[in-house]
Amino acid sequence: MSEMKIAADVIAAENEARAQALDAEYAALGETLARRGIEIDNITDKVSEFSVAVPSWGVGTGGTRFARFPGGGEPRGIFDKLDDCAVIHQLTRTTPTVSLHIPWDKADPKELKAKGEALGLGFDAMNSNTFSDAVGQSQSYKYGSLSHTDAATRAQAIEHNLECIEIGNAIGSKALTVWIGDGSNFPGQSHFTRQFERYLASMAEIYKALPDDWRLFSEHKMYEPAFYSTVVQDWGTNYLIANTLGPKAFCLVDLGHHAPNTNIEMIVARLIQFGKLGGFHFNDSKYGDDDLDAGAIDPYRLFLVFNELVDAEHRGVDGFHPAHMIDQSHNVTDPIESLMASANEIRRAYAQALLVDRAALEGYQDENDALMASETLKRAYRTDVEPILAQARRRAGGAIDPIATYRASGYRKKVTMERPASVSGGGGIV
Ligand SMILES: [Mn+2]
Repeated sequence: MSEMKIAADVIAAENEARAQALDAEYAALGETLARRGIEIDNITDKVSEFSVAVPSWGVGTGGTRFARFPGGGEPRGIFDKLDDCAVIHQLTRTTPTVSLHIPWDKADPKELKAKGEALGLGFDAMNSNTFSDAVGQSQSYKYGSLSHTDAATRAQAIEHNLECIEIGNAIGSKALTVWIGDGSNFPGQSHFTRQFERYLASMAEIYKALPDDWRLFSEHKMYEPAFYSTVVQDWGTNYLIANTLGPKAFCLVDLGHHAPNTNIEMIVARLIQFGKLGGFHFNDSKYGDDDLDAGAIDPYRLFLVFNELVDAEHRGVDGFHPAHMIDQSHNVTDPIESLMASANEIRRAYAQALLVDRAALEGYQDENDALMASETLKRAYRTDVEPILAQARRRAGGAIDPIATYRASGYRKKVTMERPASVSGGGGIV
């Protein structure tokens, strides 16, 4: 039995108050879906099996380049962060794993593993950091890391990634995500081809050190912190990387790392078709890499991404098992609440996508009936699947209403007393 951060009687009392209404709503939705030939419990079971990893860096208040406004009870280090992650999973039953960022979360791997086990949490992909200088490192990443013109700087960045694999291996992680800040701010500053050659050579060194059952995820981003060019700017470059490195290398899609209006779901489809979709960093955005809560701005886009994932699942695409991770920055909300709401939104998009009548859609596509094809997607999207999500949480021992239950538990107040306010902290925008 894992350590419970929220008292079981709080969850029980909160659920008790909502159980009758939920049962009625679940039964009504069950009837609606039955008329469409869908058995509601099949959907609920699938939703229950769907999980998404929480980013360790997401439980602290984020910031912008202007300021950071920390809330009460900010986690003081990785062990506090894991406690907060455990709350998210306890109430949502959706986030059994945490994705760590090194060196921010560096600690004795044995202690990390023991803490995870005590809380009932596992570890998802490891994240390296060569976009900022760690205290005491000999070479600076000001002008790049894995693609730096200086061999000693590249060697240091490679070594850091190997250390991330080593820590990850000790705590049960099976993947490394590499996102670099390398790029240029001025035309002419960097030679595009030589810079990319250096990056590929560095990544090949990291790839060689991967254990057999690990995957390497490269994450593209079109701009920021470099504003003229980035080395891994888009999915095309990302595909070239994964293809060049080998069968254990895959592309990671962060929803916020594209130009506005980019058809992300189509990128997802292409990467699936060519066996290179590694996973996601879920978040939402309005203008740039805003790192807003998943589904906060454009929930239909999130649904369309999941429509491609469910389609691949439906077609039984060989070796299809993308990693699902959240990557957000919470500036004005309680991070625990945002992450619970986001995990819920991600599951919602999955549940809605499961409701798409795929046979009908295929027929409309073959007949070139654009309107009915669109309506088929909309019909699934318009379905309020909240009773399914709530029932899945409740059946797994979680909360029917995670945010209300969290507020009733007084957890934030408790950790605010226990954790003295700190004056600094990372912005956490990656
Ligand atoms: Mn990301």
